Amino acid sequence: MSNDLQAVIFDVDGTLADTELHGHRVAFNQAFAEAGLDWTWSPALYGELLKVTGGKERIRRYIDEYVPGFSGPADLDGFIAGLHRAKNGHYAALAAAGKIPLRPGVRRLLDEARAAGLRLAIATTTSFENVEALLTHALAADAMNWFEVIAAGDVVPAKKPAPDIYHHTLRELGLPASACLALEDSANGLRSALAAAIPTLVTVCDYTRQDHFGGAALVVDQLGEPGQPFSLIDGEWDDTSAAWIDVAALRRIHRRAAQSGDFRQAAR
Ligand code: XBP
Ligand code: MG
Repeated sequence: MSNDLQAVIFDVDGTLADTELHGHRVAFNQAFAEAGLDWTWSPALYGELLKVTGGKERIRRYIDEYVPGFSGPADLDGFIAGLHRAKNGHYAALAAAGKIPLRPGVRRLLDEARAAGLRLAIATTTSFENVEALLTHALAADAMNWFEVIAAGDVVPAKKPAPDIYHHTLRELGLPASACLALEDSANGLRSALAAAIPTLVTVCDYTRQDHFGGAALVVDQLGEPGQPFSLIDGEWDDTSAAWIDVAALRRIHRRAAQSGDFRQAAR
């Protein structure tokens, strides 16, 4: 088994940017209002609904749990798909307006990883269009080309926490799980990566701080930047003077996780 890190696979929502609170949630509410629905997803309610991955699946769960006796149209699937499409339109507008900035350290680490020749990929529950809206506005006009593989949304039948999206990404990269490191922000994302046997670094966000991250290679609050150091939340970290996660740190985190094998046990 190769222990050398060859590719980094990024989750999007919550990992590259805090997309949920100020992006998807706001856009869902705009779509609901536009459709004449009196549904409002508060920040707290949205935190509950995030247990369900996938926007369409989330709307369905909301209807099932919070709108008893909802007498929607006969074609409920079509109705949900329409709402979701409208939501994505609003999401793209929010991204274009610069309302969804990248998280600290993301641009820096991507620049460093590209300079170091690491291969980059994305494995996300959200759609390709949403990834494009976010990356081209928050990162760079050509940012979609920075990633060799962009595995998104409905390209696989089962969303995270199922491993399908990571299996798909590994197949496209042509790499074994042991040559990759995943970056995730949530328990669902971590479970998905671990179930594909990929060592995983977790950067929590406000919605996921209380999640359970057993099996993670390391859990930190953010990637860190010069002048904005990260804090260790869980896991062994030998360089207490390091203020941010750089490529050398990624390699060390990956090597240690691959050697310890804890992540494979957690995946079982
Ligand atoms: C993200 C999600 C997504 C987004 C919305 O999970 O669960 O559903 O909230 O995206 P992860 P869509 O970060 O683990 O990939 O509305 O496009 O599904
Ligand atoms: Mg996420």
